[in-house]
Amino acid sequence: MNYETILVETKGNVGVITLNRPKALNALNSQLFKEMNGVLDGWENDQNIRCVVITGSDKAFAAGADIKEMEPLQFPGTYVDDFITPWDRMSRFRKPLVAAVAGYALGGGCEVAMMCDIILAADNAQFGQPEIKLGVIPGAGGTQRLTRIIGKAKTMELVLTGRMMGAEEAERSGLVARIVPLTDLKTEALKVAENIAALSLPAVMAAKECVQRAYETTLAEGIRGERRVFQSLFGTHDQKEGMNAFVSKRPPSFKHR
Ligand code: DAK
Repeated sequence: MNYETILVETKGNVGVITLNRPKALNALNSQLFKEMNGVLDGWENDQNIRCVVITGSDKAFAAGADIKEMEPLQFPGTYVDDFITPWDRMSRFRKPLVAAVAGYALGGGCEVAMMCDIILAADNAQFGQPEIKLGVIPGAGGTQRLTRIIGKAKTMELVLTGRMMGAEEAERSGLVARIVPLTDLKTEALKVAENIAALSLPAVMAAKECVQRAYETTLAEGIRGERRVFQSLFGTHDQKEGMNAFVSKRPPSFKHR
């Protein structure tokens, strides 16, 4: 299938979406979300896809929401059409999402990266929430996710001044899992995704669900929830297989059931 704003590939059990609006530094517009959400809907129900990589170009992961598309918007339209809704699809995707970020990840671009589960950053990555310079504020979770991930002190500075943060600062702050040289970024992201895709899908999905819950509930509730999910995995084929393979000193053969 041909897309206007993204490139889509599958590599084994990994899906790869490359944001592809090079003339606009991958600015995120409605068409892009429509196309990306359609792909994610398909992959959500595809047993063969067990992890997804989202990436951009060497210069930009995404330089934010498309300012040219947003400029004429009025409040009644954004409210009635619920401007946020299509952005939300990614954060409801149940399989792991790996963001491979090179260059600019600004505004909505930074927010999209934060909707992913693991961010790998190239050494040239620049993260920021510059919306304040446009007379608005982050609108797709930036004030909330960034605060939970890197804390109030740095979030306030980034959101109130709009300054960018380089890869090293982002790693120090806990926003990115790892920095890799730009030339290795896509290979490394694929390696991470392939490792995850080789594991038991129910266990991987359960792990993602439980870590996500840590952001949304109390410690006691989170631990109770984790225990139930842990116990439920003893109902899977893959738990028997994984443990038997260990005991028998052989590699496991997961059925993802
Ligand atoms: N939107 C549209 N076009 C963009 C763009 C953007 N965000 N960023 C760059 N471009 C376009 C430029 O207009 C230029 O196009 P032409 O002029 O050639 O036609 C082309 O990409 C190359 O950009 P530059 O010439 O500016 O390139 P430089 O290397 O000089 O500068 C830059 C790179 C990233 C520093 C600069 O382009 C820049 O500052 N871009 C804007 C960054 C920004 O402010 N991002 C935040 C956007 S606001 C919401 C949810 C989310 C959001 C809003 C609402 N709801 C659901 C309610 C999110 C908002 C945002 O993300």
